[in-house]
Amino acid sequence: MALREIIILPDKQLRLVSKPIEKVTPEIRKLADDMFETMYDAPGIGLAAIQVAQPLRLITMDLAKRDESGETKHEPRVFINPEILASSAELSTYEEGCLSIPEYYEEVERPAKVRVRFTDLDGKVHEEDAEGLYATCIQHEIDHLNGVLFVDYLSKLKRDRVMKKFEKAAKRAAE
Ligand code: GNR
Ligand code: NI
Repeated sequence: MALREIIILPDKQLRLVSKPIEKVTPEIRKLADDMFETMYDAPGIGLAAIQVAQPLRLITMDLAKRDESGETKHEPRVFINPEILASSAELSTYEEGCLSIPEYYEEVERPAKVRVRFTDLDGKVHEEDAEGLYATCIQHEIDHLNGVLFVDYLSKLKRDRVMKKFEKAAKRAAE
C-alpha cells in the first residue's frame, strides 16, 4: 500500500467527470488499497478516486464508530460505478467537510435517504438503502465523481469566499 497525495481546491481536476470502471484489474485493486491508506491517514470517512487525481468512478468509505471499549474496528467499503436509484423527499442537514477543501465545514441539506446500486471488488452488484451519515457520505462522494463539490450547495457569497481563499493560498504557495 502507498499513500497518495490528495488534491485540493482550486485544482481543476476536481471538476472532471470520472469514467466508469469496466473491469476490476490489479491496478484498480491497488488504487482502492492506496485510497484506504490515504483516507485513514487523513483521516476521512470517504474518498473518491478523483481526490487522488484518478478520474475513475471508484469510492472508498469507512463509517465505523468507536465501540464501548474505545476501539475502532475498520469497516472498509468499496463502491464501483455507484448510482443513486431513488432519493427521499425528506431532507436532512449535516455539517460537511471535504479533504479537498481542508478545514472548511458548512451545513448542507440533502435527501435523508437514498437507494444506491454499486459493484464491489469481486464484480458483484449490490443495492442498498442508505440513511443517516451513510446517505450523506455516499451523496457527497458520488458528487465528486460528477465534478460537484459540497460548496456548490452553499450561497454564492459563501462559495465565492471559500474559492477565493483557496485561490489566494495556492498563489502564495507558488511564489
Ligand atoms: O471525511 C469526510 N467527512 C465528511 C463529513 C461530512 C460529510 C461528508 C464527508 S466526506 C469527507 C471526506 C471527503 O472529502 N470525501 O470526499
Ligand atoms: Ni469530499
